Amino acid sequence: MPALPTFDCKLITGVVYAATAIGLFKLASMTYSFLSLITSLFLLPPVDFKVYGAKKGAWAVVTGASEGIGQEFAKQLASRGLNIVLISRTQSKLEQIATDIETKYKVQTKVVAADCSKNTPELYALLSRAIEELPVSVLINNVGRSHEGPVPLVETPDEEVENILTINNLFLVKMTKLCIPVIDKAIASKKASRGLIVNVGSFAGLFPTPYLATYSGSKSFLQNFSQALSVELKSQKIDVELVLAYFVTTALSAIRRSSFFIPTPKDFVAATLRNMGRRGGAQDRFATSSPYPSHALLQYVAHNTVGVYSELLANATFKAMKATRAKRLKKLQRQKEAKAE
Ligand SMILES: NC(=O)c1ccc[n+]([C@@H]2O[C@H](COP(=O)([O-])OP(=O)(O)OC[C@H]3O[C@@H](n4cnc5c(N)ncnc54)[C@H](OP(=O)(O)O)[C@@H]3O)[C@@H](O)[C@H]2O)c1
Ligand SMILES: *[C@@H]1O[C@H](CO)[C@@H](O)[C@H](O)[C@H]1NC(C)=O
Ligand SMILES: CC(=O)N[C@H]1CO[C@H](CO)[C@@H](O)[C@@H]1O
Repeated sequence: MPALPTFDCKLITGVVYAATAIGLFKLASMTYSFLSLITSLFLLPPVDFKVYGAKKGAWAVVTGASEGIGQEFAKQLASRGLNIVLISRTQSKLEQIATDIETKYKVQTKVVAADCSKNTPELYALLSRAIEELPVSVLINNVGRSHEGPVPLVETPDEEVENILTINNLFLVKMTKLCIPVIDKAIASKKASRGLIVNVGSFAGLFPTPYLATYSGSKSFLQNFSQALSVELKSQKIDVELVLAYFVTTALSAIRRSSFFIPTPKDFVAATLRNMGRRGGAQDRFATSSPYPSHALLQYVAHNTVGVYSELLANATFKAMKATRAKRLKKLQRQKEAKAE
């Protein structure tokens, strides 16, 4: 039997060693990031909002504050001792929540009824007037719009596409721009030692989501916008954080029952504030947090296996979206028939 040429043996041994080394390195880095995930979400004490001016008379601005995740941000920041500016379209809902907050948490509130989908100078003038004299140290860019349901791009109404991009991107950028000098002033006047800008992102920006393509793209915009801005504002003592959520039980997701992977807004925001500034499940990206434990696990596993931006995952998401769309169309058809009777 002819012996294998020695150089082949050396080559094979070399490849095996290299593969083992890469494997061990990968294993070690995965173990390290998993331990960091656990530490950041469970072992470290809750973040203290004193640095952001809690109980020192500083204010937090929350957009989309009348429902869902935004309403919880308003309440839970108030419970930490921040005064709150609440923004959404509906004055009556805002006033109700503001009254509840003032009674329960003994902080001040201000409400601004405004439609964030109207990209007009009047809108930004109104918002600017409302906040410029307040020591604002925290901005929660929460307002967001998604599609009415999963839909192919060509069938998406223009109004829907424009609203999603205006609210989720253009408004968020301009609102942020407007708030930075106000936050600077609050820090200069010692109402807070640091400022905080939170952008509410979504797993739709992490996994390309067919049939919600415009929403998916609008949320992935926030990834690099938030990271770039976080570096830009570091020396100004303003922290910028993209917060990633998978499903949460709100009107936007149209999911009513909470489960292991789908928290209520209350539980989601509690985890978010507790872990503010810590990466959680977003170990692979700075200025980003995936703060809810089961979401963090999902992201960690996706990142370390198929990859969050992979075609495989996009294919799987497409299948789920097709099923959701079919169910929704059937339901709409039934409603139409019921009306006709
Ligand atoms: N729910 C989820 O599963 C999920 C998952 C990932 C990310 N997110 C993100 O979380 C954020 C909050 O979503 P949510 O689920 O809490 O939504 P939601 O329950 O539908 O609440 C949306 C809030 O925004 C306000 N709003 C809507 N359109 C507005 C407009 N044109 N101008 C001003 N205010 C407006 C609404 O109040 P009015 O009707 O009074 O204006 C309401 O207070 C969004 O950025 C969303 O993309 C949600
Ligand atoms: C995704 O689906 C398409 C069409 O069904 C297929 O051609 C492609 O190979 C799939 N990709 C992966 C990575 O599964
Ligand atoms: C275009 C681009 O630079 N995208 C980056 C945005 O941020 C994510 C997460 O940190 C990167 O993976 C992308 O490459």
